[in-house]
Amino acid sequence: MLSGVPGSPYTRKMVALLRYRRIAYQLVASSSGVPGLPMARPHLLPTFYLPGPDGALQAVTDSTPLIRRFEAEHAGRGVIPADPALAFIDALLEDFADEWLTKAMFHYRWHYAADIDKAARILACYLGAPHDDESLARLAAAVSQRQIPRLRYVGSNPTTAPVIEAGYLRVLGVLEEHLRHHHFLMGARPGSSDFAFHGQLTQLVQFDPTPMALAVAHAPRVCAWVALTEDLSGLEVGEDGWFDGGDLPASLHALLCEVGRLYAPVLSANAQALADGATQVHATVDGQVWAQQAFPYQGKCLAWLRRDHQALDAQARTRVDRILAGTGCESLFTGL
Ligand SMILES: N[C@@H](CCC(=O)N[C@@H](CS)C(=O)NCC(=O)O)C(=O)O
Repeated sequence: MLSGVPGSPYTRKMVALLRYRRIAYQLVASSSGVPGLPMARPHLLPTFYLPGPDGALQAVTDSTPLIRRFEAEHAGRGVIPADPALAFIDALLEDFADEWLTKAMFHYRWHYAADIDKAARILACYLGAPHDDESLARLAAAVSQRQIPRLRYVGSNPTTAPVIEAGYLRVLGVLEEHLRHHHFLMGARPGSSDFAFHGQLTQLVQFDPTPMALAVAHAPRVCAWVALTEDLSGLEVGEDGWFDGGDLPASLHALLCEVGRLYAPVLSANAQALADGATQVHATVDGQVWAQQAFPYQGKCLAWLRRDHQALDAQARTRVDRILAGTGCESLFTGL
């Protein structure tokens, strides 16, 4: 069982994953957990309720480790590529979607008036009981008043807005090019990164009017892919559906270049700020100034990626380093 709402990109990531993996689930539409079951601390969407060591249900969050847990607990239709080098690239792209693309998602939702208006009114309707117009208007105001100040957590501010928006358009362009030739980021079958992109893009290309209009104008294949990836329960996949890690398409290299351009400098500067005990992160992203408050969770993301890079055997690590060479991502894993 899990609880979450359609406006939560990570809920959409996980529901699409469960459907593809044919793992039976019950989704409770709620942003405040399930009555009678424990609350997650911190409370995040989605929250899964899974048996702990004593068999009692525990509240568990964080989609990335949950995907790995389900991989160990449910056989077949896995989303972690068999080749460890490709699995590492998949994890890096998953992290980029979860942690960078969400900046674009949250920025567009709470920056422009048309997007704020739509999100406030519709997200308010997700909050349970039916409401009359007056209480819905009150709730909508409360939702936007809660969310708009949280733009600072993702680093959306007047300095970074142009970088986020230019980055979103380029990422759309690269995905569109990839989908000219391929079904998924990881080949003929989806990897964990496909579900991470899907989750964020359900909001960007299907809900919030400003980024949706950009996607409709520039990336029709991406729009269709997001809709199709919602329910892949009927897709039959073969063991050999993954890309050859030694021969990745140019479009995947281009996507990794966006990770290196947009995300790697923020991850490095954030880790440095955390190590220095600084509250502010300053970086240069895409040749422009980036300033945001330090984010401890992304410090952990980088530590996990570095741990996974270290854990690769020498041969796989050499192949990963060859793939990342020239993308800007290699700086995250060198000189440690
Ligand atoms: N790293 C987590 C992130 C989950 C997350 O940030 N969820 C958002 C909603 S999409 C959330 O719950 N934010 C706190 C809130 O809304 O109170 C994951 O991958 O599941």
